[in-house]
Amino acid sequence: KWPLGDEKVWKAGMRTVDKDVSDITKSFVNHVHTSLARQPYNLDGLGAYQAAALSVRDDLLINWNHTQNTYTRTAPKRAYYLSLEFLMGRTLDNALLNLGLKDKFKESVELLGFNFEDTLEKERDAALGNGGLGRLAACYLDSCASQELPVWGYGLRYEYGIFQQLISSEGDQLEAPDPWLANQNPWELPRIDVVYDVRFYGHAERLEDGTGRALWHGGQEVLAMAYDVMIPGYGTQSTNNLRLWESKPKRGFDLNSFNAGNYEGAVAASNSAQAITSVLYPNDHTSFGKELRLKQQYFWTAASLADILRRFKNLDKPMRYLPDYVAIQLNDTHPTLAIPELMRILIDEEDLRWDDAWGIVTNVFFYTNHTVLPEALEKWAVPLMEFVLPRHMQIIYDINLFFLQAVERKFPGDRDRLARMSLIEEGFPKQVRMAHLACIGSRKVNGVAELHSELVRTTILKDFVDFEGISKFGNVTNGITPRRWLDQCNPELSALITKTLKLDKAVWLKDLTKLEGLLPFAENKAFRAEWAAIKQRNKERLAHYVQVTLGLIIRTDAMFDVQIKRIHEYKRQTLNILGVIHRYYALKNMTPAQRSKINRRVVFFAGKAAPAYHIAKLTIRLIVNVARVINADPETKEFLQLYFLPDYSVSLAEVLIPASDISQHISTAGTEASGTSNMKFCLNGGLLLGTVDGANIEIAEEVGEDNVFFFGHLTPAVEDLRYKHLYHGIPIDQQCPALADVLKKISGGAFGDGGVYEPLLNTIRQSDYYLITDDFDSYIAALEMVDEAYLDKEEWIKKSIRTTAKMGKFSSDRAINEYAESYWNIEPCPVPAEPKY
Ligand code: Z57
Repeated sequence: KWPLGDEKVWKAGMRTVDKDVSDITKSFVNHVHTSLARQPYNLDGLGAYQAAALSVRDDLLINWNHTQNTYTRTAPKRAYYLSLEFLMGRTLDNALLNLGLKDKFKESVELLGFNFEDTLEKERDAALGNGGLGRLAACYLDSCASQELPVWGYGLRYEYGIFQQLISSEGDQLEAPDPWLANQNPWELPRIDVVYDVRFYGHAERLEDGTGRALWHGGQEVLAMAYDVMIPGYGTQSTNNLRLWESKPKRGFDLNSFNAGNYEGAVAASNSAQAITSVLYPNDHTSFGKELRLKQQYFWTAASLADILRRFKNLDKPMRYLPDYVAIQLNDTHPTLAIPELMRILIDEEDLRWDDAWGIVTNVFFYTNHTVLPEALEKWAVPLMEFVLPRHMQIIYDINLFFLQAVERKFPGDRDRLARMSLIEEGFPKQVRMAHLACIGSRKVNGVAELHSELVRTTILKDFVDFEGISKFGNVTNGITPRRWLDQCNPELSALITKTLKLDKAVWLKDLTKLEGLLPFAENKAFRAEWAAIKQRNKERLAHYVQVTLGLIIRTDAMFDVQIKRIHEYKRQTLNILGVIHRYYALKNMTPAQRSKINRRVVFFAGKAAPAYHIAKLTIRLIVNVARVINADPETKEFLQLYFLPDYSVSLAEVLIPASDISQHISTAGTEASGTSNMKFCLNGGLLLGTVDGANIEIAEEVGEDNVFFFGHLTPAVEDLRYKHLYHGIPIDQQCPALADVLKKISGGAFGDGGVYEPLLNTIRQSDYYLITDDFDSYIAALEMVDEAYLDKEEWIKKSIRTTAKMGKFSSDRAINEYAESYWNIEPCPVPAEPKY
């Protein structure tokens, strides 16, 4: 039944999605005059971007509304992706692609006197993430909407995203804030009516009435307010939602203390509420144990669960049906507090008995592990948890008691096992092991590539496999969205593929295995020439970008060799820069005649270091200073150039990746869970130089080992090698003379004051945990093989084509379908062409 007024009047007033260039220009001009209150004669590029974005936003909202209405009406089982990070990058170009309006928008923006590409570039990245984990979440949202799956994301609306990276004249990383909302954000919709209270601190009193319930009261209460971000699917009306929470004081500020004259106190309380969502923590792969971070995690999980449960309750079903309507994916252990929080709600507020509540919880949650590095496994100090979340700490102790009793029944008397598996690690202070809690509280657990999932089963969660059975522990190899990571970032290659496959681009972009149709064209000389010409133009596009932004002139008649990712010892940017230095001296020792036969190389690095990670920052400093020396050396600069591009971002990746001939993914075997940029490079016809690690292995399985360059020790050898470094250390000059020479050059001052690099060099000379010494020689040999292969141009292009052709598996559509079918048990919920009410 129509609720308000005359149905015909409502329907006549309904706006539809823009279709023609004239609709678009009309909408654009309207936004210039009304939303922006500006005149055509002084509209600048930023204004043009804003007007375009506001027009597209209107289109997205129509589809968004329609989609949400469909979900409400048909009440399918839904999945929720809880992630503390969503590294979205820019939205306008992606929204236009997914809406199918890109060409018409381009035409209309240009009719109005603006260059389309320049307009897109005015947008700031939404950088609410650190790296791979956050970008994976963004790719997955794109795939969910494109597959018409009823999936929402839940995260935090940080006021400041990942810091901006500046490089000082000495080569040090400096951090500046990222005020990404300063120009207003057209892609979000504030929901002033979607608000929840969230409590911290206070007291939890168990009720002695035999129900197991407790009362939690007192402490601090803050407000969570929702902002909705529209997530359009490619080639479908389905437009999903990413709901981000902002923290606010419950009442402007505390009027009582304000009236009593305590102005500072009143304002401080309000600031402390706002502080919760003010900034993204910039640490990747380290658990910091800070109170504010714990508050972020609880604030976000509590608000998200309250919202999910409110939606479920609208269905009027008993709580025990929750797992039939709701699946919640935990992206790493960051949202693990959702497990005790749901227990708290079910027991304290919904009056369920413990066993019934635990039965529901363990059928709702799913946990993805993204790393086996010990320093990244989250642990929270028990005293901190007791202080901030007293009721949750009680519940965690209760979960642990029942759990360990069950372990004891299965393995009687095995006290070591109980200590290993406990949710609480003994020590000063005791700590809660979040991965253990996430594991026992979930229906299923998965890793992100075959090797990694096997390591999860055999190392960090081995005891849990013994106890719960292997079938709970699976693998979903990561994926990337081919919309952003091929069609948008490499439009020329996309057009060539469409022309060659003789398929509508919407077909192969949604079934990426269709790329296999390119294989026969590797033998076609004319096709190879087109393929190579596109790579060349992408190199020129990158060189142009570097010239405009950094004022540097890069030669494009060289191999482009790229390593772009967070700076971390396990990713071994050190190995790469030591290899560059080795090459530099090899070149210097050659005669001009020898040099002229050498493969020219331009080496690019980009990536941020966590602000407190000194070794990583020193690695940046070394790269920058080596670049300064090499690029200025007249003897060698024709053959070797080196650049550290500051402030790596999604948008910068979109320019770098299509320009790469070879990219480096050279983590110590067993340390990189998957990697996802490896997939992006290969999809764009860049070859891979890497270790036998993470998804590199599966890429090689697909494209064939003769199309990748592998080197280094394998995972099973790593433990023994580390042991040897610790207890039978051989001096580097004996184990690896070539490396010893390079280290001597650095400490001797060839790249500025040698002394500053000592802490970095000592990590290699001392325990060498990441096995630089062990892998150096085979790394140098692999680089030589790359050079040799590149000199055979035609053969190289064939490899490049074959690589792209075999990347179908790595579409995030495939990954998301695995989650939907084998984990969440959800189905597509298509949106009908005409809205229904
Ligand atoms: C992060 O970006 C990843 C793992 C973590 O534990 C944290 Br914290 C942040 C990355 C892995 O290092 C990559 O190998 C993986 O591809 C990515 O997560 C997505 O799964």
